[in-house]
Amino acid sequence: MKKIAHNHLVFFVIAVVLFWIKTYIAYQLDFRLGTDNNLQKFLVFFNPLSSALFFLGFALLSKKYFKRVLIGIQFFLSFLLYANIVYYRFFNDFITVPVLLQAKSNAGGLGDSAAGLMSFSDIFYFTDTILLIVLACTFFKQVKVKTRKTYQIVLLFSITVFLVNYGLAEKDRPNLLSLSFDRNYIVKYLGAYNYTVFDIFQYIHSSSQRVFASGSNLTNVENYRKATYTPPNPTLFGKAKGMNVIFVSMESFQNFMIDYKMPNGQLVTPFLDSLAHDGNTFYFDHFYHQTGQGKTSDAEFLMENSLYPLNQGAVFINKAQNTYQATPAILKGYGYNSAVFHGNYKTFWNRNVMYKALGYDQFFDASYYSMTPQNTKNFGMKDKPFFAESMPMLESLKQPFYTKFITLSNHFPFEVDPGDTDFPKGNFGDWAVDQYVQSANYMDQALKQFFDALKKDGLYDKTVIILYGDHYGLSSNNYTALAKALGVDKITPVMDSNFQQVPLFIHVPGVKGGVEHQVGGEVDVRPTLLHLLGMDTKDYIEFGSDLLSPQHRNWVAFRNGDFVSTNVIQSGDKCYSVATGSLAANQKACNSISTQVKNELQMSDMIVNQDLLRFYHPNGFKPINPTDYQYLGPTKK
Ligand code: GP9
Ligand code: MN
Repeated sequence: MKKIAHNHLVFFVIAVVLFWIKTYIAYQLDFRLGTDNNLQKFLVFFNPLSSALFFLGFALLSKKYFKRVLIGIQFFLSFLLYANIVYYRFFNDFITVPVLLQAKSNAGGLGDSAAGLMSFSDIFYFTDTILLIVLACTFFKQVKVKTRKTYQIVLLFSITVFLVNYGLAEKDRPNLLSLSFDRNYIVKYLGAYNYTVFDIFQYIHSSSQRVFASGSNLTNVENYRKATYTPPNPTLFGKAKGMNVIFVSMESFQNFMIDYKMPNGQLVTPFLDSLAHDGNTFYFDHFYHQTGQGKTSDAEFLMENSLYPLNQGAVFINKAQNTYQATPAILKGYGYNSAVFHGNYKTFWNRNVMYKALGYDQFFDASYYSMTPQNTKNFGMKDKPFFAESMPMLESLKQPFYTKFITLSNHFPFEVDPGDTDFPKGNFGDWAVDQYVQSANYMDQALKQFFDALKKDGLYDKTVIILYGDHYGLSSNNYTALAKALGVDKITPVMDSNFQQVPLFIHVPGVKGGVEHQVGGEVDVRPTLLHLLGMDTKDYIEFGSDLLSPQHRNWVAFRNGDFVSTNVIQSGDKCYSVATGSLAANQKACNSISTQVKNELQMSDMIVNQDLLRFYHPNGFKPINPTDYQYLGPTKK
């Protein structure tokens, strides 16, 4: 017994085993890694081992402070795991280096909501640390490391374990690391800690790419662009020539809300429902968000550049110094004046820097609004006072204008103050779903009020209005309640893809609209709009395809490499048939679109990571110099 109490290897093995089991339990309880064969199940069990040995092994280098260093490393890794758990509960994703860096600039996106995602029982994730401390002070009080030999053996052993793990992972999923679109896979195959190491390498690699890039890297992209360009619809081209443009970003607003009725028959969003069916508005009911970790800002990036956001972090934060050829900059050449309205402070998502690169003339941020306790909630202005206070500023703009309004009220945790809407909360057995219907209704009322104001001041008749849901609000965490709300037994993988649908409305004065069923995404909006305004996009480098063109392409790429098309849906490793809603009989049916999707995402990443648009000069486009712009805030009276 005494021998054991003196043996550092026993203490080390206890630490490794506890940590290993804890991580495995976390995988089961908090992450949805989706295993579908025995090898994957085995790897999920096996993968924490190599990192447990490797990282905890460092403690064996310290003879005197072995126990302290071991517990320190163990605590640090537990903390990392727990941070990922909390992040995953909301984002269904793992933390990346850029997310950590952006947390500093107040844009991690979790902020105050984080507390709501933690619970007392989470103490479980630190019980092994506590147990180790107790053991270190009692039974193993005398433990010391005498020689560094154990370290060398453990290191060798951890490398061997890792190589076995990696070999088996590659067997099941070839090119796991080189095709790293989906972080879930890396955690599933290699583990949460090895994932972090990989993520750090990936970040360093992407940051260094700009330096070595040259214009010749664009040749492939230009050829691809020429081959895939979607020509405009001749009957609609230029129908909105010279008109103003208003975009409205509808926070976390998903398409299933359109025409959704509460159990008592009440519509949640009667105003938007009426737009969908008025015959004068295009309503796209198979339109998808394509955002990544940059959430609202990724949607903005897609809409105005027709490029994809990054796989890791937000373009707005990491690539704001790049050259862009965004819509506000293009329209400047046609005499347009541009502005953004948003009831949050300008540094959030680094907007004040990025908007300069996009060519925005003005940015009406929180400093322009009366941010009283009554007017604000969560991130900033509530939608009703936001639109009301924006009207005089909008009316003061020189026309034609190109503007964007970013709403906030329907943001997680979807709280509405008493008295702001008479619409009751739902009763679906999940507070987020229950509150979501209420805050969606509040936003709908605010939008109606905005439209009424535009009609009253005459802007409505000379303005193209585009409304879009920026990304999902409810996710697989809420699927039990959502299934109940939708009256189905469970949410299938195909329904899960459908939950990535967000509504898109385009209203063009004098043009008949209607419900449009073609599959499309946020990347497609820019060519659609520019063609309506009578500007051909063929000279620009972009990946979208005009939604109103008869030649519109039939698929939409998600940031993780999955896609939806008119016939088949790729979700994870599986190919589904749209017609049957279940697995496609021929699993290869997704291959050809899948190759195009990956190719396109890779090209877009190359443009953004290498800042390639600095080498590209579209005909008639005047480059933007960000230092020409300043957003100084309202002039003091
Ligand atoms: C905050 C708003 C909401 O300014 O963009 O951010 P989100 O968390 O949805 O990206
Ligand atoms: Mn958002």
